[in-house]
Amino acid sequence: QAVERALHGAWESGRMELYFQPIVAAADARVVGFEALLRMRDENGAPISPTEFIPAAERSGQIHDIGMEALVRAIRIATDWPADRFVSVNLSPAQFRRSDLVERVAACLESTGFPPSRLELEVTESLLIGDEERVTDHLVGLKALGLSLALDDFGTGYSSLSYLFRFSFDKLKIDRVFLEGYSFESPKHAEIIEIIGLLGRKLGMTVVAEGVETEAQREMLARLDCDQMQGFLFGKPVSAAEALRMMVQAP
Ligand code: G
Ligand code: G
Ligand code: MN
Ligand code: NA
Repeated sequence: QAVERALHGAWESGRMELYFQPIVAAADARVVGFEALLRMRDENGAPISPTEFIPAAERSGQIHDIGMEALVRAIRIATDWPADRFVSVNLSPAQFRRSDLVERVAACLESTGFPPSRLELEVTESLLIGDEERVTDHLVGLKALGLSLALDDFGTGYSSLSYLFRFSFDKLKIDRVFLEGYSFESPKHAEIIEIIGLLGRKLGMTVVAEGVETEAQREMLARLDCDQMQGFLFGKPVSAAEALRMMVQAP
């Protein structure tokens, strides 16, 4: 209840804003794009975690407007970036329940003139549970707009791998649980990540490792040949101004 109330007017009052976490090329650690991540504070200025306010917004239906506002704002911010950097925006499974999702995303691209090739949308694999026809239709419709689709948090859902038959994603983001607790003494992590990476590549997807925090993890991933990496080792989510500064300093 309190969270739902805090969501009202959160953008307008500046209590809701987007942060940006760098995604780097595995080969040379160059920043190739950023993932936009929502941040919110309550009326007293105290931070509320997205793991709290996103489920609340999903329950109340506010997620549709919040999600579209996040998309428009992320695109406007990315308009100021060098043309070879992408922006990645998360879509909630709840947003797929509305029949006008694709139209709204299309309108957003149209009104901003942003090249769809620089936009990536992330969805979690739980989206595909139940295999609703509408979900696949939306995915096909989004793809037809010319943007990229990323399968987020890969490996953590309860869905089976069979959903990979149903839709071709452009990118696979290996969930950070597979890196947690990695050390040279635990080859199991590397073996699981290697197999997921091979699977993604076989299916023509760009493979991204999430949650890279240590040099040891980075070295292991470099040997495994993943395409991109994301995690605190390369950068935490930062403000739009800070993200722009990163790109200007290291073009
Ligand atoms: O940024 P952080 O790790 O705290 O995010 C926690 C969760 O909230 C993650 O699962 C992330 O995907 C989700 N999240 C962050 N920003 C957005 C957003 O704009 N839309 C949706 N649907 N989820 C988001
Ligand atoms: O579910 P999704 O992958 O969108 O979640 C992104 C979330 O992961 C963000 O909230 C971000 O803060 C968090 N995150 C990003 N990199 C790292 C990392 O290296 N370690 C940890 N623990 N969390 C991370
Ligand atoms: Mn994500
Ligand atoms: Na993820």
